[in-house]
Amino acid sequence: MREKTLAIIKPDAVKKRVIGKIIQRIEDEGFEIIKMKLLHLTKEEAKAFYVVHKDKHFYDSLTEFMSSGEIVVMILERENAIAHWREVMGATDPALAKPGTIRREFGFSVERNAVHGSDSRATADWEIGFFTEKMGLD
Ligand code: DAT
Ligand code: MG
Repeated sequence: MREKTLAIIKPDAVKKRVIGKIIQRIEDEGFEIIKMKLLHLTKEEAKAFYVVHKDKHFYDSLTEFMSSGEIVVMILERENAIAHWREVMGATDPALAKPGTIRREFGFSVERNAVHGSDSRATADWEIGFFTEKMGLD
């Protein structure tokens, strides 16, 4: 069944100038890019987006990083989009991600890991709503 997921190219990958390579991979994997926007989150916006991690030791550092530069936010659509995008991204820690995944290829560390993807249908709905309603991803 076709479904939507939220993808982000994070500040480390934008600074490395690999937006184009990542978008090419997204298209090669059969995703349709439904919406796309270049944004620079404030720290408060990054904290709101990652509120699910508010009690984690890495919350402050993660939200500082995510608000440190431009990001590319996309809504992607495909058959089985949520699980497939997680597969193409690879494991959270680039060092543990499988060869051929985006995080293995472009990630630098567990925090600076190049891309984000929703992890479930409920998360995808919430994350798409966050960027659509609060960030003008229309
Ligand atoms: P994912 O992005 O694979 O869904 P997550 O939801 O567990 O991973 O964490 C969200 C982000 O937080 C992750 O992309 C990078 C950062 N992060 C996760 N675990 C971390 C850790 N142990 N140290 C530093 N940053 C971490
Ligand atoms: Mg996650």
